Amino acid sequence: MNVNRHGWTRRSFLMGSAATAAGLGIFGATRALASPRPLRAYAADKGILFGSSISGQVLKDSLYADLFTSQCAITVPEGSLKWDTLRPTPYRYDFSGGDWLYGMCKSHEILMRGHTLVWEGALPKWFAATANAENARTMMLDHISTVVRHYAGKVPSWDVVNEAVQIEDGRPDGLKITPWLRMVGPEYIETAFQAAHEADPHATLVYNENWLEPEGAGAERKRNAVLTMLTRMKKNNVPVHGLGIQSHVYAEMNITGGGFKRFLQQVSDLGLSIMITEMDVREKNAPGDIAIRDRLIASQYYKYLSFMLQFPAVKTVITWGLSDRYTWIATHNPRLDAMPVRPLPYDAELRPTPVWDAIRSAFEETRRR
Ligand code: 9MR
Repeated sequence: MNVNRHGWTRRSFLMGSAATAAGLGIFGATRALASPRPLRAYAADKGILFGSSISGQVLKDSLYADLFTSQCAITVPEGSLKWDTLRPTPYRYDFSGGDWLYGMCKSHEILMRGHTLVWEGALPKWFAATANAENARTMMLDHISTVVRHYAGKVPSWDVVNEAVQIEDGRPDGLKITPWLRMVGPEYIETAFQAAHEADPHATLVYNENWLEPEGAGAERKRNAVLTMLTRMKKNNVPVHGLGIQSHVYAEMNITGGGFKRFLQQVSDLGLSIMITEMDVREKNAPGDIAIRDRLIASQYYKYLSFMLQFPAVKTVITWGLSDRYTWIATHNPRLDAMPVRPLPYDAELRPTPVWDAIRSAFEETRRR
């Protein structure tokens, strides 16, 4: 099967047309298939960077690699820059995976962001037995300094701290009780940003968080805790430059509620940039029928992106994967009926889905940055 530089095949064109004839709704496959331009170009028209996450492993799939390099202007490694990959032992750093990805991205003029320097997830097996209240701060600082210096001038932005707020943990400041919090103290967040800035004064430093969109009291408390933290950091001249909104959302959610809108305005008013860092859309209750599901998922993409792109601070849109062939949702959050999940702009056969058109429409309709 031959794939042209936009990732479309003769076969997929025919199948896409058939799907449209069957009625895929406003985000049918026709426009994607008829378009000679990749999503990165529609985003660039408006001063926006579009891309998707990547791993070295999936790039071995050459058809996928063609699609990825044609569609994306920016990427972020899904695993290569996490502690469990970079730190095989307490004393050794292994940059081979990250360097390989960086080289590949550079040769295709794709920017590579960094994810993530401080997180409780993806810690290596040796961590729990090795880290303690005496050495954890030094270990964190050594990690940040070594990794950020290694990529200084190459990686333009870092998720310095990831998912640090969890209201359910019951602390008044809303911070999640993680090994970092327990061993370094709540100031670990500000310390991490300072260290990253020292290691690369030109990098854009981002606080990355999930589940900020929902309505209701719990989400409102989470937004308030994040906002209070970011406000304090700005006041104290801590070098934080952006908020990453992961955007792992469900098709059934109302993601355009007043609380979330107010929050985005308040974050913008702090002078921070806002990045959509890990977008995908799941559906919980939709029937298996693919046309129905695609319509739901695509219209949620359209709604979400149109809403987010009203804010000029949003200049980066990254999906967590590009094709349903490789998505964490398939393994971490599969459908109960075991039908394949369809959360991304290309399906498992690398055919554009209605999501592709939804993203393009949102880019076409937004103002230029
Ligand atoms: O998609 C990633 C999955 O492959 C990894 O096993 C997992 C643990 O490293 O992390 C997943 O990515 C997460 C990201 O790093 C932070 N936000 C939530 C993402 C999905 O779980």
